[in-house]
Amino acid sequence: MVPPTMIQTAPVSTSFSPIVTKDVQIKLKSDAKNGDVKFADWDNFKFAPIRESTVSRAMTKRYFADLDKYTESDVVIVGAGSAGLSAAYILGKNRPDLKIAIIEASVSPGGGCWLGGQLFSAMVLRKPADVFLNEIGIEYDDEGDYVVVKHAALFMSTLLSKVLQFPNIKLFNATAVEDLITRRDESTGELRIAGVVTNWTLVALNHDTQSCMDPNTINCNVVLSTTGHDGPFGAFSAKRLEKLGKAPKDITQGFKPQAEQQQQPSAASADGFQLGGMRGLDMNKAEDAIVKGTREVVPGLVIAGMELSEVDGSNRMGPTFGAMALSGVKAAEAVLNAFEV
Ligand code: 48N
Repeated sequence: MVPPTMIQTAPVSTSFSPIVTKDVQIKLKSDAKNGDVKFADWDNFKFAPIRESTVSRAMTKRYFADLDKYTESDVVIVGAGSAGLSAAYILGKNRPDLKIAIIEASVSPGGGCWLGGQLFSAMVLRKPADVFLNEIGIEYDDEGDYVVVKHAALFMSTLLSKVLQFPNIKLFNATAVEDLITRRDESTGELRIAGVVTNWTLVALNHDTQSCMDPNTINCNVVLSTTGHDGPFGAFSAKRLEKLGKAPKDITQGFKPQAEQQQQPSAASADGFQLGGMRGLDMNKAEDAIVKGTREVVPGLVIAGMELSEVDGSNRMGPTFGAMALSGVKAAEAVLNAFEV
């Protein structure tokens, strides 16, 4: 076993065959036909040589540099679904100076937005959400009061590619938020959210199989939670709030769904914070309620997208995504207004 200090940092010389001819021309377009299509001289093709440890170092030094950089973030977005990524896009566009970490439990970001509804491909957005599609440059069929993107994956892959290109945004996928970091103002009793507690998702899902597998942390100024309404961690922060000590009484301030939508909140927890619980499907009520209700629910914590339906007891909207995009826009506004300079 080579003691750590002796691990060679310089690249180890390799006894590979002579330097490969890296000048094998690879074309990506050909006008040839009838069996004459040929993009390269594959018989002489060979990649440049590499050592496995070089690949490992290329990945790990970047990942751990990012972990170090984003352990103090300005904004943390929990959940890379349509609402969280729409908010990330608006934040990245408006505030290139802010460090924004997106924590996504799945290996594949995108949440429920890779398909329209019941696994159909096309995706419906009611106007005026077409303004967001125009912004990120996605074509759609204009059907009057609504538009249709030919495949939800076209929307999600385009949005993802735009968000990931912002130099001040880092996506940590396959990583779950397991808890919230809280600060309590001892004089006012006000609870402020000051960051998130994270762990590899596979660890978070296996806490019952091992002794304590402690988490990591990210401190930040504002958390935006967009963890959706289903899945292994659905409505994560909303449910966590129900368990936190002494949620502030003003937690019920802000938009409340129309009176008839209000349902008796779930049994009040000891500290008085009550979840509304998502209600039955009503597209017209749901989409307005989610966009209008997107807000800072607890100081330092903005909730948007379908997770908000669990907080406010608003309806679900089913297979229409305009509210997700515009809730993300409103969430970016709420995050910037909640930002404590
Ligand atoms: O797509 P979702 O689930 O959430 P939203 O709110 O962005 O979009 C919801 C939308 O897809 C609908 O549900 C549609 C409109 N249907 C409505 C209806 O009536 O049925 O994305 C949430 C993301 C997912 O990718 C999860 O993996 C992730 O959040 N997530 C987490 N990531 C990190 N840590 C967690 N604790 C966590 N919990 C969920």
